[in-house]
This record gives sequence, C-alpha cells and structure tokens, in this order.
Amino acid sequence: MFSIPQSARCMWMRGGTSKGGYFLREDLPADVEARDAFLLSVMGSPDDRQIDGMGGADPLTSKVAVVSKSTRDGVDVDYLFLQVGVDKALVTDAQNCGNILAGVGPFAIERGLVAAQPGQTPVSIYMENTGQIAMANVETLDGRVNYTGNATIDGVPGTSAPIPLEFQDTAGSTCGALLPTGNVLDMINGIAVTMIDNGMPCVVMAASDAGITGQETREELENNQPLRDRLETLRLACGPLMNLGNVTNKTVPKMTMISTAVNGGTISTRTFIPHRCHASIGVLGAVSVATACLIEGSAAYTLATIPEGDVKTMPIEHPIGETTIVATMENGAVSRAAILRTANKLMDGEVFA
Ligand code: NQM
Repeated sequence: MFSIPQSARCMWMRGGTSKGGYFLREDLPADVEARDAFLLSVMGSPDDRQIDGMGGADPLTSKVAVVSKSTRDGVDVDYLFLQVGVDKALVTDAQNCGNILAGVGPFAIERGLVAAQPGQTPVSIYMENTGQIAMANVETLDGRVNYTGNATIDGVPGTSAPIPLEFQDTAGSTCGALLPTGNVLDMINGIAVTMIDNGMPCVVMAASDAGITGQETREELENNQPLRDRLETLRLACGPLMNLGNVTNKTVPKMTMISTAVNGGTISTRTFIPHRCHASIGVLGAVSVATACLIEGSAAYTLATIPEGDVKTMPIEHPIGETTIVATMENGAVSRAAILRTANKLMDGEVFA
C-alpha cells in the first residue's frame, strides 16, 4: 500500500493550446502508483466534469509535465509528459505532448534549473516519453521569463511572447519506425490508411473514406456516434500493427481524417485524440500529418498542396484555424520540424490532492 501526499508544489501553465500542472520531479512521489493516485486526485479524475479538481473536463486541460535537471550531455532538462484521464482513472506516459512542451522551457527557468540569458534563453529538453530532444527558445528579460509579446497561435486568444520549438530525429518516436507497418498505405477494415509516427503515432485517412466531409466542427464530430465507433474499431486494429500493442487503454494512435485545405494551407484535418475530437491538432500530431503529406503514395499525398523547396512551410488546417509546421527535407525525408508556440504562467503555489 502507498500513501499520497496532501499537497505538492506546482505551477499551472498554458502550454500552446493545452493546459496543465508543471511539477519538479522531486516535488512528486517517487513511487509511480502514489504519483498517479496523487495526480488523479489533483485533477479530480475520474469524473466527466473533474469538479473536485484542477482539470478542465477536457483531455487538453488534464495534463502534467514532470521536469528535472538533466544529467545527459548537452541537455538542460528532462521532461516526462503524463496524460491524466478525465472520466477514467488513468495516468499514461504512452504519449508525448508538444503543446505542454512549450511551457517546459519557461518553467525550467522559473525554477532555476536553467539560468536566464540576456534576451533569449535556449533550453534543450530531453523528452522522456519518446527519448528525443527538443530545443526551445524562451524570451528572457532582466533575468526573468517574458510571457508578453506579439505572437499568436490559433486556439489561444490574444498575443504572447513567441516560443519556437524545434524537433530532430522524431521518426519512429514510439512505434520504432516512421512507417511501422513497413507500408506507405494499408487497407484496414476497408479504409486506406497511412500509419505514421514522426513524433506522434497517427493513423491518417481521407475524411471521405471515414464518411465525413472533413469540414465538420468538433461538436458535430463528437456527436457522430457511428463515426466514433468506426474510428475506435479501426484504432484497435491499427495499434498492434503500429507496434503499440493493445491500445484499449492508451491515448495513441491519434486518428486523423484529412481533406483538401480550404484556407490556402497544406491539408485540412480533424483528429480524434483518440476519444474526444481535438479542438485544433497536437504539435507532434501535426508534424506526423505534415510528414505523411510529403510521402508519395500516402493517404495524404494527393490531397495535400505541397510547397516547393527543401524548407517547407506547411499550414495544417484544423477546426479552429491552422498550425504551421516548417519541415526541412534532407535526402527526400523530413529531417527537422519547427513550430511556433506560446505559453503562459497561470498559478504558482501548492496544489492539493
Ligand atoms: O501532438 C493532444 C495537444 C496534444 C498532443 C493530443 C500534442 C502533440 O494538443 O504533440 O501536443 O494529441 O493528445 O496538446
């Protein structure tokens, strides 16, 4: 039997289009069962409304970052992402999160793990969920993190200081290979899908093959129970093929339905993550979908509008705007991906179980 603490030191932050609790590793129980029980209690899970906790009744606002100083060469901090279930008593590290990642650099500086430099502070972050490194650039003025500025991201009102994030070598982050089945396209349950992992395991399919136009709102899609059932059956079939094992209780793979862009972007998307429809699209999810667009023969290739050149600026459209990925190609493959995010400090103090 384990015991859980009554409270812990914590910062609540918006990271990109997500929100959650940021903890120093040393401020959480070392025992994983005790840690997870504490975090479920902090969020108020399991409960649809998370009424007795800090969670916002949405997977996008029921997230946790565990951050510590890194002992790895050339790396500033280690970041473990934990998705806390809303209506399920589930805490999983089986996925990464590029939105919560946006707050990790600022948090590391706030907690003194990284010294602020004049103007900009680069923070190298080892993402423990996938064993890869991201670089964040945080604006720092007079030795402190600056959160205000002119950068905008769709899904967040107002403007903030920019936090550019760059990813390298994210192919096969969780599945072991960019195309875990070895195929660009597979036929599963009568639907042509591309199973891909360039930072986030995703199943990409034409919206028309899933029986939708691809321009529906989040609410319309969440109210479409036959679609949800079809997607879940497909997801359970794809999981083992993607080397993810039985994915019944996992939040991967993400299910992305794509259609031709309608606002001048590269592609239009609607993504289930996997049981709620994403209000926009995840960061690494967008990197994986952008990568699928660039692979000849994929489910996305003929629907995508691909820019010329080796550095490709790719607006990935979603229900509330777009998320732009800048993909750098080397030898015909995506070698690097960058994205602009912002973050905000919302609360610093002690959170109670
Ligand atoms: O794909 C939601 C989010 C995410 C994950 C999800 C993310 C990513 O928007 O890197 O950011 O897909 O569960 O925060």
